[in-house]
Amino acid sequence: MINYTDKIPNNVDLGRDRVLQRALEHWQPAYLSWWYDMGPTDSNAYEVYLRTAISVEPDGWAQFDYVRMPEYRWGIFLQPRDEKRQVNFGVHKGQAAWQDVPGEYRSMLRRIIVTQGDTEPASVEQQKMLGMSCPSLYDLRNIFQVNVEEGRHLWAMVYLLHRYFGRDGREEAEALLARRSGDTDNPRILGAFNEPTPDWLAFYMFTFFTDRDGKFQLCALAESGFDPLSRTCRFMLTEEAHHMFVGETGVGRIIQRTCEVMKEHKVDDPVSVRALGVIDLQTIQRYLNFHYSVTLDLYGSDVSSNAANYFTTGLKGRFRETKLEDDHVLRDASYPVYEVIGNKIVAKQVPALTALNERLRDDYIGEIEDGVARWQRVIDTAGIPFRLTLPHKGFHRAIGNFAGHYISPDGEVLTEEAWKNHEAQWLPTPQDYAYVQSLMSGCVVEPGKFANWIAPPVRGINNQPLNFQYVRFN
Ligand code: BYC
Repeated sequence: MINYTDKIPNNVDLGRDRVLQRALEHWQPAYLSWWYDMGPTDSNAYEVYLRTAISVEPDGWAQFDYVRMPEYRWGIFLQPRDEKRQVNFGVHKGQAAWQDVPGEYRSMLRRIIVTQGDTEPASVEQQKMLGMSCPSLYDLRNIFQVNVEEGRHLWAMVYLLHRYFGRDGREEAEALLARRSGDTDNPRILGAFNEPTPDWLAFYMFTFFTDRDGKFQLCALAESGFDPLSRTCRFMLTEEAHHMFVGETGVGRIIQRTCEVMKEHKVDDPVSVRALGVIDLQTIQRYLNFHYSVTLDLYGSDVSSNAANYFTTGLKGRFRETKLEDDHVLRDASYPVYEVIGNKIVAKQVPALTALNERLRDDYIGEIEDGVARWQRVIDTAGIPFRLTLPHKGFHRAIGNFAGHYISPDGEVLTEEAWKNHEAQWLPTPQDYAYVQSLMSGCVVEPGKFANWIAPPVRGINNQPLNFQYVRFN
């Protein structure tokens, strides 16, 4: 169970280590001041029907109640330790999992934890303004739930930094509160976390596509030989699942509403669809193209010596590492990556160790394809002849082998000029953003009401009805 009487709720027996406890209690007000500054705008007095972790056991860790977000009990929760756990891959395979940081891997590990930690506050910053234009109380509550949990994920990484990395760890923890998404002088570390999330369609796309990168990266880190990182990530993953649910159902409900209106009014061209106050499927496809491609970049270069080192040293594994049937060392294995040669995309076998970013990206793409197929079913069920497609993985890439090339969504290698001529068909235009935002100019706050551009969900939160007061404004 988690001890909620402590100033910092935790299940790591924080009270036993006074120095660590004091260091974290010192960081806590800085965190809160960041929340007041960069958390959801004007929301501090709202009472939100939030889920809070009460135990890390799989059954019944969640408790629902009204909470003012600055009073949310952010804390430190690790999955229980398995005494028999081993390092399951790389050159240390078979050793007992490390309870302390191996000295020679300290800086590599710190860098992974900092990169992971940096994404969490970044996403809260990106979503800061969205509460001002919510489509319903249900959706408002969901974005706030996502935001407080991202805040908790930051706590998770900050705990590791403070507990295992001494002074540099404390400095990194402060820097995590100093960088800002999109800031020119002190931006967040990874590209996608500096992109704006200007509207709710972008938010749902982000939680579907980018939070799922979170899932795959956390799964790879949950395999880590450094046991505290593994145990932290395992608990974070239980929270991540809800974020992806919010994204998938959010986009699905927007598609559903558009299809209903198209059918009811027998229209299919985007201008007529927009005239009815819903988001045309072509715009949804362009948003999809954008969020998918910037998220693919988050996996890093196709061929990466960093990724090889992370694996060989036992710090970061593959997706479901222990379920894979091979030597878990990858001494002789190879893996295909793609390169642009002339005007062709060609496959090339490279040592599998160096292609681990690409492999994780491919695992991710498989899951994305399933989700997009579920959205397609909504369109098919409505009998509308429109196909949502995932663009080629080389489309609109800024990191890796495709960076600097102009690849069409179909995977054709184009000249810069030819690509730019089509850009407005493939990626959201300023007009698209302006239109989507014009639909979201105010908040829908009457219980049970939903904005015209989105269908209600199938069910409420925690078996509550759809017209439940998910947020109380004070
Ligand atoms: N943008 O060998 P390379 C989440 C840098 S999301 C900017 O290709 P590596 C969440 C790279 O740092 C999950 N820079 O990459 C979701 C390196 O820099 P240096 C977050 C980039 O190291 C939603 C250089 O390029 N967790 O949790 O193999 C809401 C060449 O590096 C980018 C993690 O990412 C980029 N996209 O792999 C909330 C896990 N990509 O050395 C939360 C931890 C690469 O030249 N991170 N670079 O200065 C990692 O495992 C690795 O850092 C990466 C990159 C997979 C990200």
